[in-house]
Amino acid sequence: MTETEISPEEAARLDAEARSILIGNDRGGYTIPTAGLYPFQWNWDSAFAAWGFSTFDIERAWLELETMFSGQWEDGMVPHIIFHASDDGYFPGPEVWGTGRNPPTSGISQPPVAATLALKIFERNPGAGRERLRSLYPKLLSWHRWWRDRRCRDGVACITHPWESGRDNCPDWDVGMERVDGTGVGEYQRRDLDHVDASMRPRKEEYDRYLAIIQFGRAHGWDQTEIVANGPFLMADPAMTFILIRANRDLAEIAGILGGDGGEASAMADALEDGLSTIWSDEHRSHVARDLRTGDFAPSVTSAAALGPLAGVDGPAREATLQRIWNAVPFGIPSNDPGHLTFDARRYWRGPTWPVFNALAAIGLAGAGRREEEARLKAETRALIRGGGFHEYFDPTDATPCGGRDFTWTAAIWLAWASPSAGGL
Ligand code: 9WN
Repeated sequence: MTETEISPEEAARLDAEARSILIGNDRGGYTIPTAGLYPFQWNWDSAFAAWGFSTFDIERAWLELETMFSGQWEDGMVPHIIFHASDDGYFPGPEVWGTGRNPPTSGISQPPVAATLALKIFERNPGAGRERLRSLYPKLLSWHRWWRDRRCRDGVACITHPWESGRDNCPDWDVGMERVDGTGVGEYQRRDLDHVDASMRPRKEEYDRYLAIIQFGRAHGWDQTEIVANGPFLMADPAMTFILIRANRDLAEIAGILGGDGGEASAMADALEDGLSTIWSDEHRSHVARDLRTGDFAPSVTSAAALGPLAGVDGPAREATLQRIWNAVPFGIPSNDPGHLTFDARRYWRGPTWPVFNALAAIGLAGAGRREEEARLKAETRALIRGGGFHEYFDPTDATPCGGRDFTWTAAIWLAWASPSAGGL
């Protein structure tokens, strides 16, 4: 893919559009991912939104993170959704989760990118950020401890629901989902299909199982120990593990910036690195998701493997596998191996490329000094947004924009990374 030169006028127009998407999706202290499809505050979306805001409104950036942590549970978990205001345009809403929180929240978490992005936001304006970072630090630490104590098994980070991964229907979870019985969940009405074509969304069989897992959590009062021990689904997630390693390294750095000791965060990162052999598959020549109830590996290598550099974890074999997958399409890192039978170019996390995920991978590439690859990924992501707008995700084979439009995290990563005005990572 070769990129045509972007003119200063076009870049300025896209920057303005991206800013107006963030402002338009602002609901007062938090940003919704997109109007209609996702009308609440989502965890990792908000961390990216904050990164985007930091390019033009540093106060608003910190506020986004603070509002996200206002939903933190006493045990340290930061839930994947905070239902600040009622809206029946999304299913499953707070009455289905039944967590009994105020404000209502879901009962699972999402990838802990907040420490990494808080550090980036701080670096943009240390003067404005030091005290905000200081008050956020204990909350971040408590969340990372929650991951260590409630979600790390066999040395690596696990998920108890595909939604916890943020990569909902990717083939990583197929082996675990096969064992979830979704037949008894009763009648329900999906709302996502009111907003987006069914061919781009998870299927009904998957939704039945998503609900069955929620019903288990609710029936057990969201007791996370019980959910991990006996819940219907427990899979090791390579992307989560890489993200958490990086988040702990960044948290240690934050501790140092604040004049404290980052030893505990560093130890959490080291322990996860030591555990990586749990998810290494010789057959796939990569780190791969694994069902911890059965030991089965996922069928294909997905974009999770692209986050190895984010964690600073060397792996020539994994990197070669990833190059093969990336080279198989012209536009961005595909969320699934295009050569695998599970690949589906427009169905959510089963093939499409996600600008936000490319940005996360790019942070890793830049940190590893792999500047040419980072530049390539930026050029491909930029081409998608220039051609198709600020969509949720794209078909990596022909750049067709997919999913929700005017999407917060796509606008955010444009401003913070993909735009010519963004500066370097
Ligand atoms: C469930 C909001 C979220 C993202 C996830 C993405 C999708 C929700 C859904 O939307 O998940 O959490 O209903 O499909 O997969 O990564 O955080 O943008």
